[in-house]
Amino acid sequence: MLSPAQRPPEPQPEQVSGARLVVEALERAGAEYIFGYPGGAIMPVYDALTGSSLKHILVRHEQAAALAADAYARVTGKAGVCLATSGPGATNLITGIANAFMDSVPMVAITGQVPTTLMGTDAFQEIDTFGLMMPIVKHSFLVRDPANIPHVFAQAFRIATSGRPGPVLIDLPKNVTNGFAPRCEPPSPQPQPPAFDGAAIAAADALIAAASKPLLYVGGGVAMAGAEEALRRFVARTAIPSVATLKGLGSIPTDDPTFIGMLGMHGSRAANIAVEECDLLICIGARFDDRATGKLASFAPNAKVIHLDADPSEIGKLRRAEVGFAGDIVAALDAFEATPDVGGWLAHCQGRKRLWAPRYDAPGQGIYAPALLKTLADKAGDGAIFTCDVGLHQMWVAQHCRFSRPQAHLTSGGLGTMGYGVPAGIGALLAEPDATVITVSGDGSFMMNVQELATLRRYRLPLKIVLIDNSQLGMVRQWQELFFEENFSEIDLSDNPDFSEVAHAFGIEAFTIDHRSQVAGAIDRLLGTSGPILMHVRIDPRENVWPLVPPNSPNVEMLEKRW
Ligand SMILES: Cc1ncc(C[n+]2csc(CCOP(=O)(O)OP(=O)(O)O)c2C)c(N)n1
Repeated sequence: MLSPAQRPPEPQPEQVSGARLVVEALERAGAEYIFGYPGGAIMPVYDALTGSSLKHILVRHEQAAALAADAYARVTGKAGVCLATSGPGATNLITGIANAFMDSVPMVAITGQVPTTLMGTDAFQEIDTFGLMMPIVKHSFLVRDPANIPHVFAQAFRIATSGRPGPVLIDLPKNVTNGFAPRCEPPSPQPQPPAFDGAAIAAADALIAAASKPLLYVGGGVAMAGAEEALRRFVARTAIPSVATLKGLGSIPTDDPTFIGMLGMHGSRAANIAVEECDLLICIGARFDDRATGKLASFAPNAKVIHLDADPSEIGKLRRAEVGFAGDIVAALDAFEATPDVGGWLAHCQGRKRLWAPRYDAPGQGIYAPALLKTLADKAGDGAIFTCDVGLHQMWVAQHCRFSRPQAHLTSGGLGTMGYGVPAGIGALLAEPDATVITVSGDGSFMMNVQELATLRRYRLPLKIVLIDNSQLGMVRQWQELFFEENFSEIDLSDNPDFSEVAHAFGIEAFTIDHRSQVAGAIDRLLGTSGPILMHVRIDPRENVWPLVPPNSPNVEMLEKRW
């Protein structure tokens, strides 16, 4: 046996740059697209990207990188990846990261940072990204040693996608990406056995069996957990009627006979009344958000609650649950066995849905946006994906379009981010290149990320944009009309540019309509065009969204105007 001194030297593992390790870690994590924008502190990573299998999408504003990554993640279920430089690049990502945080979307956000030796000196483009992002990420890493990169990236993807999904930040100082370390492959994590509580299942089953008016309250967590098939199996077994939040739309197809509608501030009367009347509320992947519950004390006043969620901290946070499950929603739904007799209750809810169905025969010759959107959704068919901005148009889409899967409706629910629509359309088209992807935007929202028309053009992404133009910040105007005594303060956008001309300037086909008789032909043109296209729709500036529950009111106190 040789003594240590006599042994030949161990072969040195191959040293590669930190930037190279970043690219390899992303490839290993299965990332396909990266949405980003280069700059000084992240340049080593951009250098290493050349020749990799990763496809980088150069957006025109970092906010759009994060929002496109968010939509890509919602459609694929994989973590979206965005990349920016330090300082202003990082701060421009913040809105998109916060958006993903609020809607529990898996994301890995990578930022450049000044070298560790300069950190804390107010160096050029230095900002405390780690500190700034702290409240809006699930976890953050500041990497100080290139050798840690493989492990950090593996952990980041695992954290972003497991449990309650969310964004994870990786801040990369420039000397770390420029530094060298050996290659290493982190061990793949052992899958966690699903948390499953047999006693809670039995207790929930007993509540379901005893209920005469049970109701499912479906949130965005169902889709995030990939639980829509399990939910549909449960509904097929029990015929329990359901209502959905804005983000829960599509988990049960909106055309399903057991689906009663969206609940909440702009929900349907039938859905809000069903919540009022139910004796058991089975909340799945929802968080009792105030936009859904209205005045919380009056929400589902007669109901016991069963709450299923991936995140234990949601159970009992705002509403006490008789039975709560934190963990595997699919396993829990499949374990329920009770089949209560709900025929009469379901028929009652369906009757209400018919009675209060929206009408589309608005008087006049101007374009009635709800009617246009309903026709559009019917013609586009089940495979279409809608992305929205924020405002009246967003609520009209939720109310009047049909969704047969949750990925078909991408909206900024928790944060309410104007400017989400077009970047989300980009992310959705890259996730499902064969889908018909339609962005519905407002004239205020559209301007917030209008520069992304250039991205559409560059990558020839056939996004179909429907711009509902009321020359106003419509949703703010409606609130001023109803709750601020018609003091219309700073909502006038009548000096908007000519949107068709704007699109043309970006090299994108566009046209304008303003009369009801043009709608059918315009939709056919929109859907029949193979490249990106903008349909600019002028509507009456006074059109509001109904119903509306005034803030802090119970959901049954809906305001509504009918003709
Ligand atoms: C970034 C951002 N700024 C401000 C708001 C507040 N806000 C909510 S809706 C709205 C008006 C939206 O106007 P527009 O996009 O034209 O849509 P409309 O309501 O007219 O359909 C505003 C300003 C917001 N949600 N997001």
